[in-house]
Amino acid sequence: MGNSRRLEPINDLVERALNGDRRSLSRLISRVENGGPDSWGALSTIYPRTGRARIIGVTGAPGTGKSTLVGEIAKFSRKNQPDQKVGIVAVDPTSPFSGGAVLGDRIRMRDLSGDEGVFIRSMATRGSLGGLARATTDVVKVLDACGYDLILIETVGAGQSEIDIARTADTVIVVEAPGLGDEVQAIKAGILEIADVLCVNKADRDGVQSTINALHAMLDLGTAAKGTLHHGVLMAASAPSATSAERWRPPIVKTIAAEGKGIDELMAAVEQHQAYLTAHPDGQQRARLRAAIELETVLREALLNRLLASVGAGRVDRAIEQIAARTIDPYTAAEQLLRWP
Ligand SMILES: Nc1nc2c(ncn2[C@@H]2O[C@H](COP(=O)(O)OP(=O)(O)OP(=O)(O)O)[C@@H](O)[C@H]2O)c(=O)[nH]1
Ligand SMILES: [Mg+2]
Repeated sequence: MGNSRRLEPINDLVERALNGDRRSLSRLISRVENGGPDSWGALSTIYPRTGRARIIGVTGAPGTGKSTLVGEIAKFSRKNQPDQKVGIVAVDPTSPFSGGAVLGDRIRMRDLSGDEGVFIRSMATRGSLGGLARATTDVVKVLDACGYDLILIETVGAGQSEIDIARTADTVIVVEAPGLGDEVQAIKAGILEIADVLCVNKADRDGVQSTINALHAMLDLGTAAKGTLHHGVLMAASAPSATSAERWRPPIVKTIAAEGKGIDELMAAVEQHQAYLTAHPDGQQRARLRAAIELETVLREALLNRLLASVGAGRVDRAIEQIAARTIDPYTAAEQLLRWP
């Protein structure tokens, strides 16, 4: 412990966070974000209190209006269900900041910042052992346990880890905006497959209808692959459980987030999707997939930590040097590390 400031016992933080203390919640989240055995104890303690929140992922190409939309969804929920608390987790791998300061400035969430029923957290890759996806799901669990009823996760739809983060949600909204060129950005980014609801934001702009048409065309072509995309090792990719007639087809909803328009239709589509999940085997399938991803993530982190502890950081560093110098290949190096001592 080179740190001069002594860390509070994590159990104290858990207790106070569960009692509604926001400062403790904030600190607990930082500890959980950093990962490791210290946070596992805490997560294990709070786990029985999780599973109550509705979790919505909001993803899409940069600049499509995700943050604006998330802010509007939060406002909408606070207005219509004032007894429901809202947690917002913005994942921004490119941001060197975290803790919510930037987010509050950058997006139109000022209306929310004085609301005690809203908790906003911005996450960055910095310092999260085991990756952003692991850190994000753990932070979501903390919010869930602490009584946040609706949790919104914003990720930029680019890259596998963002996709993995989005798919831990109950419902994934993929945001599209017209006027970013002819192409539908979500197709380019490969995130259309994970959409439960498609949102065409910036509907005040030209080209809305052609974007909608393009999305419909894509849905006609492509939904058969849905549900088969898990890249993990613990659970083999599963065949879609529903026949095509009863399979969920993502509805397409127009919004003008900047003016708070269309949010009610968007949320109605989210409700429909959640009703579908409750009523169809797809919902259970999804829960199992999520459980597999969770277990796999924790195991990866645990095994890697255990290995590091047994072989020592020095040996790992040397292996890295040798691979970089091409005096050994990564496969042989891994074999040797795994066989140590
Ligand atoms: N015309 C128009 N502009 C919008 C709308 N919604 C958001 N914007 C604007 O689009 C810009 C980007 O909005 P953000 O909400 O930051 O978009 P984002 O997808 O979160 O962006 P990144 O997180 O950087 O990927 C801002 O200037 C918004 O004010 C809309 O419905 N219509
Ligand atoms: Mg944003």
